[in-house]
Amino acid sequence: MTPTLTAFKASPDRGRGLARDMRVRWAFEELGQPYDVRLVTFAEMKAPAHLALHPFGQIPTYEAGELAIFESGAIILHIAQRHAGLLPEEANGRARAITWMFAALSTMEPPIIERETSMFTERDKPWFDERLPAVDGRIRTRLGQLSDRLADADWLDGGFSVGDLLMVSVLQRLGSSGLVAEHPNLAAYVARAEARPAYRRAFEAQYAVFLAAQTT
Ligand code: GTB
Repeated sequence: MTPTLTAFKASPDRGRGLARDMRVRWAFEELGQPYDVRLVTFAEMKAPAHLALHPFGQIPTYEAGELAIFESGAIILHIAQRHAGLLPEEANGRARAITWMFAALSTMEPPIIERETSMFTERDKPWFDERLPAVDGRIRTRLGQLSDRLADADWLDGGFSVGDLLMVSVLQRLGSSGLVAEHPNLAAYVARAEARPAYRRAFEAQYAVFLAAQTT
């Protein structure tokens, strides 16, 4: 049975691959697994049918048979556990890869989202110019620590894993801030991941949705 993922019908990121369906698409592509996509509008995301799938009225969701789940990390962990390719077979390596998933989502991502939210919603506030350096400072601390750990390795723990997939997805959210570029090894890490054929396929698929939305 081919699983179904939900994604924005018209993503506010204008095809840059920053919405969280992108990381799930990427995982499917890495695993060589087919998937269907159901596109939803903002109004549909807040309607009862979608809220039954996702209590917070967001994308992405995942449906396969009787299973419906949400949260990009949980979806990716689920599919990585079902299909070989993104989690090491060996138990300790698998635990470490899952650790990097959590590190990406619960240690790296929160200050990055704080910055993104501030840029979207607080730019007009009189205290914005004072707040941003503080937020950037928190991000810089984490980027420095991550850079030290990665050092000159290609990936965080041996071969490319679901931990790298999520970590890169999170780092990408810093976009044009220049913060990742302060660490050449992290910039190279992101570029290495984005050069993967599976990433390119996922990116093209979400970009096609953006292009289609321009013509309708
Ligand atoms: N923790 C959840 C997960 O990882 O799945 C977070 C899901 C989430 O934030 N989904 C967002 C959503 O549905 C889309 S990805 N938002 C609609 C809503 O809450 O009403 C976040 C996102 C949105 C837009 C951009 N952008 O324009 O660049 C980037 C990322």
